[in-house]
Amino acid sequence: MALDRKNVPNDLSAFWMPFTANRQFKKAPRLLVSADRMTYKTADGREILDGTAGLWCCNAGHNRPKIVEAIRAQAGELDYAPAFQMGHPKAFEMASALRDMAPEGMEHVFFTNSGSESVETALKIALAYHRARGEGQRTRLIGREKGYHGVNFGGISVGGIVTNRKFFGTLLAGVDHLPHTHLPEQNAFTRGQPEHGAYLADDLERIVQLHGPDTIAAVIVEPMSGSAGVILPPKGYLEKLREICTRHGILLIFDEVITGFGRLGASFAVEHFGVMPDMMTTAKGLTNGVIPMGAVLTTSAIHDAFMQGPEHMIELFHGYTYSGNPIACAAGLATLETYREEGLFERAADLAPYWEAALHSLRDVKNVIDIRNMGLIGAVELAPLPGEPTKRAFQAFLDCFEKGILIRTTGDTIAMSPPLIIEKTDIDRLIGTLRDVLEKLD
Ligand code: PXG
Repeated sequence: MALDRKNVPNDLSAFWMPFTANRQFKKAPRLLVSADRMTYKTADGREILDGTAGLWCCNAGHNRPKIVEAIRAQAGELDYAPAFQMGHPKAFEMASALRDMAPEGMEHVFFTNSGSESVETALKIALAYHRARGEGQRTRLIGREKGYHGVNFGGISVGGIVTNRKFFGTLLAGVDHLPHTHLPEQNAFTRGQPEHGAYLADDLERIVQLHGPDTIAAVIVEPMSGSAGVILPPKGYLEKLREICTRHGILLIFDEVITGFGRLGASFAVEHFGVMPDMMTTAKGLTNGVIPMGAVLTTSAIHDAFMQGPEHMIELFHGYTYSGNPIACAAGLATLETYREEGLFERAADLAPYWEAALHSLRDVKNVIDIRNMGLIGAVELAPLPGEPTKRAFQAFLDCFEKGILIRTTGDTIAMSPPLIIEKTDIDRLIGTLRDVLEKLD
């Protein structure tokens, strides 16, 4: 197809791209110029099947009419309203709609603009909550190895991905990490939740006893780690974390930025696993990835602890210029409606067995050392090239893109998380293409 010149920029130098090998990219740019449902189009007119829902966020697929129309209409009606000491109807509607979709007991919603900001917000609420209740000595935060909680300072402090931490100084003080739950020797090629590893939650008890229970504010984990390469919680693990936190008055925060909005075949991981945290962080699928927005959900117990003192006083000294932005709220409302009307979470649950079987059909492929899956999420882990970690998977990503499918890689793991509107024929193409690519790789 002829090159669409208007879509090809003539200078790539100014834009310092996030989490990208800038020099490699700019030598051979991969530019997406339009998208519809399951398909991206590139600047040179090729169609690419979206195997990742953008960056795990376009759960309803692309160019969804209801969302597009809501954004257009909102921009013409109320473009912006001050977020502090003022309000607008859609923010309240959006908070109610999210509460109604969330697990029972999550009663209040604090808006942010990204997953990273949701994490910072939840950590700050945890600290301020204890202080409001006269337990201001609870300042310690506990995360987990391999955890990803965005890229701001709180998030990388509790996070456990080495490269996201080591370049950035000493981070927050008073943070400990639980061990990760990736146990390939025992759990490789498990379908769904692995059997082994619930005992790893006991390390929380050790950390608690080391510092004293009354020094610890919160534990934050992804109920299922996405960025580290789809690491599932072993059976019984989340239940144990919950039990230990409850016993010691520690808040449990589930970071549902990836697992929220149908990814696991339920509205949230909380529903899927049946374990209830005290706070949930969300973003991404909240607006189908179309407009930046995040939200923290809390129980009434947390919210109500702040609602004391003189009524004219601000209760929580925290918020963003764009908290509850009108256009984001309009996009969010239309997104939640789209999920509901099209039954997309149930659809994901229905497709999950087909997805699982397709993924695990790659078990016999060269260099594949593990496959992990749950809901509509999956990972294929490759043996690293000797002395050149990440290179083999990145080559697979490049080759897949050439062959018309979009996957993600993290380390030597290939991760896929397609829009929940995916058809079985798309799954066949995605997995078939990946098989072809992997079989030809060194
Ligand atoms: N928490 C979790 C669990 C996440 O997965 C964030 C927080 C941060 O969200 P923002 O909106 O600030 O990016 C995330 C984001 C990948 C990938 O391919 C994962 C994320 C973002 C981009 C790429 O693994 N997760």
